[in-house]
Amino acid sequence: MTLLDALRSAVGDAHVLTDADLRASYETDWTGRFSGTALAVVRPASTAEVAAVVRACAAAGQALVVQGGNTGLVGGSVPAGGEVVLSLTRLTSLGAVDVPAAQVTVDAGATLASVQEHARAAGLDFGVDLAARESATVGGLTATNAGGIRVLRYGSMRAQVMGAEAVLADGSVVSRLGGLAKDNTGYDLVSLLCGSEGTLGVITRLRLRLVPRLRSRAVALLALPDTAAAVQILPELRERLPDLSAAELFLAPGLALVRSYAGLPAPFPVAHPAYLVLECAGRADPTDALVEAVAEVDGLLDATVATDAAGQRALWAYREQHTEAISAAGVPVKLDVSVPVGRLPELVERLPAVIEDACAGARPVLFGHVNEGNLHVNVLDAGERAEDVSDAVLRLVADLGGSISSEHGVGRAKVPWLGLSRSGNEIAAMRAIKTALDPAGLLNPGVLLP
Ligand code: FAD
Ligand code: 2HG
Ligand code: ZN
Repeated sequence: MTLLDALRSAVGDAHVLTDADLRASYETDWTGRFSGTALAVVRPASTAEVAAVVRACAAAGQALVVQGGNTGLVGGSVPAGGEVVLSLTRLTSLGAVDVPAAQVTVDAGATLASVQEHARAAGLDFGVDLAARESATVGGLTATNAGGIRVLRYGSMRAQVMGAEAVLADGSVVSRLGGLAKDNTGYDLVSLLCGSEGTLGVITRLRLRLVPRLRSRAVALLALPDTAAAVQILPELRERLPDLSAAELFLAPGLALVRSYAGLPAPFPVAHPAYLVLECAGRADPTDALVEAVAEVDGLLDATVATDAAGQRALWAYREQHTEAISAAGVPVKLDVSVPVGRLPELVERLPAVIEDACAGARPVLFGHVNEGNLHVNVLDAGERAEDVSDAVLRLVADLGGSISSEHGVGRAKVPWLGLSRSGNEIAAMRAIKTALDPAGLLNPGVLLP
């Protein structure tokens, strides 16, 4: 039996895509920067089918690339050339919400939006949110340890994952879905899968922590003189606003790009250098507390607060439309870095000159999650100098004591720079783990590890 025959017998003929047209959308990443030809795209519908696919590939020595919603921004979900793409998007079941435990077991291919809706229908909510919610899967979110706009309140994806089931590189299944709040019985394999970027196992199901559903929301947009002002006022806002759920930064060039892309009106009568979106969510209406806190903050240039859902969506759009607006303007150099939060203003200040030095005329668009010192550095018009721009930015970040990947992961995009954030001994330890679990290197070769 050939490998393709074995794959067809594992998942059915209709779910092994070999035709170039059918494979195409699985072969290019969301940014358009990374693409490669797949031997085939295989679409299993259960853990048993995933295991059968992995076993067939292992027997043939065939490399695999694991793919969820393909919204990743570092090229980790698409083939480099010749791999089988293992798509999880048919694994979409949602188990009954366990209200007493505030947990739910779901398939890894379920989208973030479907899990959010499912939790909300049971009077609870899910702690991670991000703009790719309609396509990103919970398996992908776990594999990248995704962050998003509510990390300030609930932490990253790792903090939501209570258990997981995964198929390892030899096709064996490990399952830890009991959802025990306390369980100290050795190495935490579930946590190891968080942020493993498809290199250690194929996540097939997840036991997720849920959070209270907070129906009352208030959103404010603050205009500020610079990033330093945003960093300076945040501790006071956190202190005064126990319901604070998000604090998101963007700057004048990003706002101009978003407005022209989405046709949005100006938020204020005049343009300002920097903007901060704040969201509070609570059981009681947080509007008064937010208005009072904003009124007492020093150094604001302007501010507006939205209490109704439409007004809140309108304010969020300025921040959430950045990624799409940037991609509509070209294929960007997409970097996602973090520095100690006190050094964020210095990073924002120094970046334009560093980028201009690496590539004259390149256009930086900077925005991010200010509470975590996480800056999204997108650079348009870098052309042939993309690698030079990445190198210059990531070296500056390392000099400031930061990380070359704050939330998107390493993928294929950041592999050459992993040594700026991880020591040789750490990389050796990671490689030892990889080799122990996937000795033939069949899962996502070329992703994460040099
Ligand atoms: P994919 O893109 O398919 O895969 C991503 C990685 O995970 C790959 O390495 C892949 O091999 C691996 N993988 C996927 N599924 C599995 C699985 N079941 N088992 C093992 N490995 C798997 N990210 C943030 O962190 N914060 C944000 O705020 C944010 N906002 C975004 C906004 C937009 C508009 C877009 C397009 C992306 C955004 N992202 C953000 C990035 C992206 O949505 C996340 O990285 C997300 O976690 C990817 O999920 P996915 O299902 O699309 O995974
Ligand atoms: C966000 O915070 C995402 O909106 C995407 O992490 C960032 O497009 C980007 O660079
Ligand atoms: Zn982000």
